Amino acid sequence: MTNHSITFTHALCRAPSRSVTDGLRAEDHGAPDPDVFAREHAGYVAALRQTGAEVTVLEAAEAFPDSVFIEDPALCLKGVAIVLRPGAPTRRGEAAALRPDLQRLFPEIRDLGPGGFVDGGDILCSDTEVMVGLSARTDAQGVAQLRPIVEDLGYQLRLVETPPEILHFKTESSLLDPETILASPRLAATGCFDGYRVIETAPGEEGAANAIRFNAPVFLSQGFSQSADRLSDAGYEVRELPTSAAALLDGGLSCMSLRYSLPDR
Ligand code: CIR
Repeated sequence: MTNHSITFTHALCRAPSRSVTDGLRAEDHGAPDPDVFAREHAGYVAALRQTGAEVTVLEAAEAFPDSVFIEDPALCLKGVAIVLRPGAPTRRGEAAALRPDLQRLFPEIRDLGPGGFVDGGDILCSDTEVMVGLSARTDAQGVAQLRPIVEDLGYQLRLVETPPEILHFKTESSLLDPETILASPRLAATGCFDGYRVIETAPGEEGAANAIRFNAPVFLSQGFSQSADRLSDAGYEVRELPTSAAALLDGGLSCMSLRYSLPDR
């Protein structure tokens, strides 16, 4: 299996709750409008489906304002769902809430051993490597629990640092193809992507880096035209999507889905 870090048969999303207005944010620029969030989310789901993938959308979970960011409580690799432990206290219950759905959808589930925290937003996977950024949400104890699971699945784990001013490692990085990463200049400057080709986002467009390569297209948040041009010039098929509501909660395109492939059943 090659290119399994960019080609997917499936995605799992969760509809935004009305309680999304209470979602976490580092700086308050106003609460997102739940109707705008729902509209942008529906556009996102439709765009993923247009690539040919089967997309499951779970019911909104009102008890968890940030649960639309479904990438954080789990990691999907080679048909296995790994249940993570989100670092933010208000998000800890999201993993248990999601587990039954993962059990229904995946042939195999694994759980982290006890201790520590890992958010999916801090994990960037290529075909061979799982890069994990230590952050305010992901700690060394959590990574120690994750390491044997990903190594058992045939990946190497690369431990890196998420700079303190960045929420999650993937807030400012994404995989464009198995050898190429899109990243903000400040994250790339840490040297964490040694061995990969790096395309940097344009000045002032750090938010463009929370992109996803999902089958043929690279999905990019709207409003980052210079970075979009850089990707088009490099030969990528770029599709821009509105993410104004998610951005108010420090979220972007990668946070709103778990992307995975299942063998034919
Ligand atoms: C949080 O602070 O947890 C949410 N408001 C945003 C989560 C974004 N998720 C991600 O980058 N994977």
